[in-house]
Amino acid sequence: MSLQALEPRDDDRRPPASELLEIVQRGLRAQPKRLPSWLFYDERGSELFEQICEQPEYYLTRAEIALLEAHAGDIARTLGPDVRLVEYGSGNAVKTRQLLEHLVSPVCYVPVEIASEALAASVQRLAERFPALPMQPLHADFTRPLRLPIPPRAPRRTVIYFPGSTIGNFEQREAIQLLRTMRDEMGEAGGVLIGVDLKKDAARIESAYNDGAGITAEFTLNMLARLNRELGSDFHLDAFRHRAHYNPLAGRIETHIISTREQKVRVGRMLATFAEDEAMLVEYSCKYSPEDFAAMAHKAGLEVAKLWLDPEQLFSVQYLVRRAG
Ligand code: AVI
Repeated sequence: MSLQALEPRDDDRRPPASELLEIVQRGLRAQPKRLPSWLFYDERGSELFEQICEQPEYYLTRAEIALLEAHAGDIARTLGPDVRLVEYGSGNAVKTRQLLEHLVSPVCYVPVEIASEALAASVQRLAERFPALPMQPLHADFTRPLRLPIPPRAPRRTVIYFPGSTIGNFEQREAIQLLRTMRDEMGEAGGVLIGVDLKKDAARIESAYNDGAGITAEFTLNMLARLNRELGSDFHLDAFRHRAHYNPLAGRIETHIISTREQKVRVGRMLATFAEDEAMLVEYSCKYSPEDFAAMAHKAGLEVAKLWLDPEQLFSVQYLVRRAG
């Protein structure tokens, strides 16, 4: 395959500095303060996230890989031959490889990713393993409507692959909206193959977001380092700390950045004031029971055609299709 074929198509976005400044200032003005979790993923943040996935406490990645080891054959049979596989996020190459190894005559692989370096790296890795598979990387924000590249031949169905339980980082309303966008994108005969972390013992979930080596804490605070670099703000990283707490009623990890003292931070022309112990929300990681998730899919016009669990029953992969009627 020529390198040119691997060049990502650019579908714009990655907010310009002025837009980023506005988003951050708006979040700092909100009561309580709140910043969006996609701000985690600069180059360093993406590296730290990969390290999180290897921490003994972070069971999600290992469970999803174990699930694919056990069920990839059955998943591939369910999807059928001649699939166009569209992955939201360029993700973890191991999972995609496990799936592609089992698919029968896939038409093409379309990773959709906003971080261009991550997109290029994952495509390069997969192209080495699957030299005959057409790759059509798309540099875009998958939460917005996409312009998918024209496939090299007619697929029998388009399957949107969304592993990792990234759907958990969206609040209910946004998650339903995203599932609806997927439904539009996949067409009549298509489907959504999605990784969903399950509700379980609160201590087990909480420890996944509070690893002993402190990698998750570093990942969280890296958001402030990113803002200092890209916006020239003056967050003192040693005056903030990471806190991740499981809220059992809402069924989600709530990650906050806590100000350890009273302080002022300059962000552009704005001077943001933090009280001692003030918490700024930076991420939700929602956990679902199979029933919760089926109800949410239903609201998006989808239904669960099949559900697989890992051997320890910690994590699920679900295949969603258009809801009849
Ligand atoms: C990407 N996403 C599914 C991760 C999660 O588990 O919510 C992000 C993460 N945040 C802290 N640790 C991992």
